[in-house]
Amino acid sequence: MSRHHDDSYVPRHGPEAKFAVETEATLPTTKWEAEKKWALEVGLPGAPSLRDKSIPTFSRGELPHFAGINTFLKAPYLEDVRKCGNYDVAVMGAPLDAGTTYRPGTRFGPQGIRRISALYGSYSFELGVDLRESITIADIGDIFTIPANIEKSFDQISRAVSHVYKSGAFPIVLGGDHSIGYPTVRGVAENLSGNLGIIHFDRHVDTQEYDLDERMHTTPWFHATDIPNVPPKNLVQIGIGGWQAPRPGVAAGRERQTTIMTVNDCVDMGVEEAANVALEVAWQDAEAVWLSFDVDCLDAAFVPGTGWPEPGGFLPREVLKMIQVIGSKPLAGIEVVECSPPYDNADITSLIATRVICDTLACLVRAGHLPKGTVG
Ligand SMILES: [Mn+2]
Repeated sequence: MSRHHDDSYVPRHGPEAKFAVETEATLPTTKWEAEKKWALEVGLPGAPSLRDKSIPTFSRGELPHFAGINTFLKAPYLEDVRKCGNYDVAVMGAPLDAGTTYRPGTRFGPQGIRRISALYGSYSFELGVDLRESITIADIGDIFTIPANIEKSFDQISRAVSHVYKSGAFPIVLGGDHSIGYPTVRGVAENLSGNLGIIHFDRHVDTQEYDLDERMHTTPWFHATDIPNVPPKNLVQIGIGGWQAPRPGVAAGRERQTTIMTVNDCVDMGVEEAANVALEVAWQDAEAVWLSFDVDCLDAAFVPGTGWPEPGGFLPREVLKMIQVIGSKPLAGIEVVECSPPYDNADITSLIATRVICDTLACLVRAGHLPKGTVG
């Protein structure tokens, strides 16, 4: 039997590709044109032999990707943090690995993430968003942490996050080990009259009270959920499992009734459905929701540069799909933690850390939550 089919029988695009290809035509290039003009002005016009007259002598802005100073996505570095409220998004590093109980090195996380973020353009094909055209981003540098004193570092981190949150800029925190989850949440919560929910991606529960006699990267949610307006019923933990879940933490989670979803739980119900459940739990009677993303929720194969690699985790595409659902609702801010460049291979851990941040921003833009107040 001969098989005849016309074009409509074999579509050129699936639904996602169709959306992506069509949406690109609707995105403006206004900011890109302005950036090129600015680059020529401050970087001087390029050599006469160059065909492309938009190329300056000195690299300014995005291009070429291997050149320039490594702020996050080559966003402008804002020295005067008092002005961070002039931007939609403020990126800050929390270079702290004093809470690490195995592999250190996350103090270099912000540097590693910033360095590889130079590889990223501002446009996501399948999300149909060009960040440069939609929002303004400032890199406000790093929080001054105190290497030998985790409690003083916590105080510094809370103060920094609170300052940015209060300014109206959307805070992005580049960790740092996961101990920073407690002070970041504390910094946001003090600005709220209502409750703060937490969506927590991790292989580890991080809910014990102390580890090795101190508050460490295994303890942030015990202390965060002690804050009166951060109730444990709004803490949802996604991807937990394996051989690195300390029993005291599991017991604390059971007593406090946190919501725990294993990798299999999520995959079996479908990752989109899992993300919807997470949204429901985190948002129940809450005023705002914080996203805490530990890169080790991914399978160890994808994140060699992390403090406690654990096999059996998510695939990157599963996590990114969940981010798309979670980013359909507003967020108070996001932290990406446990990225340890000294243990990384070919920057792949820093790459996924960058990707999670960029996808989150794009989804918030797409849903109208960024810039703030676009949609109610
Ligand atoms: Mn972890």
